[in-house]
Amino acid sequence: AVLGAEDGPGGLAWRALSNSQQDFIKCLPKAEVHAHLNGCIPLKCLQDLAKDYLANNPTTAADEVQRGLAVLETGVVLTEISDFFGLFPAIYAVTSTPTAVKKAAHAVLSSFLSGSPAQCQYIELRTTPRKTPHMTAREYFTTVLDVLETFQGRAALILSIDRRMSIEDVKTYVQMAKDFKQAGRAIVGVDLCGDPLTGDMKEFAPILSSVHDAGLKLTLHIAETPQNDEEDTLMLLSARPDRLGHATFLTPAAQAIVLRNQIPVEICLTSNLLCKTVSTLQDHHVTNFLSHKHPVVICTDDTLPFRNSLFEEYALLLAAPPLGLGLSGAEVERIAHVGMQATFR
Ligand code: 6MZ
Repeated sequence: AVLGAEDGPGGLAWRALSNSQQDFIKCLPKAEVHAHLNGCIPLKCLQDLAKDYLANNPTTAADEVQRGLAVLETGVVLTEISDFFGLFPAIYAVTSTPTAVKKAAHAVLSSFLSGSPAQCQYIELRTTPRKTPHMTAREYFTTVLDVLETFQGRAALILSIDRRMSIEDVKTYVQMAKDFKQAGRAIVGVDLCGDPLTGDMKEFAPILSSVHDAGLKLTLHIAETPQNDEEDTLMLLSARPDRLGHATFLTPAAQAIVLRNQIPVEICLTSNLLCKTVSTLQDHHVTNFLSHKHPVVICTDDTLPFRNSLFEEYALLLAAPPLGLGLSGAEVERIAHVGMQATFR
């Protein structure tokens, strides 16, 4: 599968559905709870931001931005998940001012919440605080919150901690999340994301766990690659997460904890297929969780590189095999309902 192709797995499944099946998915009340802001900027918005950037920065990093944009426009085949993180420097270059962040945040939230019917009724958008030459990390996060709060109760923010951060930064940003929560802003949780093969989770886990004291929830990207060993996974589970992202390669011991504690799992079908952590839809770990009647939430992850939508992710559940999993309408409706119950509101 080609990253950025119009005919991703979800697109093919969507087109295999009848009109009434498509209407059924469109009208189903849904929550999106695993979407990264800078991974979900609509392509048109990114192109506009790149134009502004190149007009103001004709020399600095212009080549890198142009190359990155070209990759995102035409699509690329990832060999492995670590290639994926190389897409972000170009995106970050063009979202480095408060004005650009405001535009990007508004476009992302509109892409999920506008339209009739909208892709979802409610979104928990996540983003990593980031300082640039033009703003502090706090300014970045405040800018996103200001935009998000104009969507009045239909959107909430999750602060992402990147596994590549220094421990000092992890402490600073976890405290920032607590401060915003205390101030009554629309933040509901903290996430751990970033290159799954970086960071020492022994050091991260206690700091992440402390968000509960401030009334925040915790979600963690966990066991996203086969290289994430059991020690890493069990350390993260010790932080008492309220949801998990991916959970693709749980060992039997880790899976037993997840099942026993009924920790909802955020499932990103297209993302896993295109990043090649799962080889076919039929092999996807969602089928294992469903067979245990374990709560899952269907999500998009990064709609910019993956060119997917929440409608298409649900089409992957409903369409007949091999394009989809061939679940019944009643089962798909139940999954959407469980997703609405698993939010951090
Ligand atoms: C882990 C991911 C990810 O935070 O700048 N991100 N982390 N696994 C994934 N699976 C494919 N997809 C995205 O959004 C971009 C950041 O989200 C994380 C990466 O750290 C990326 O830099 P924000 O808004």
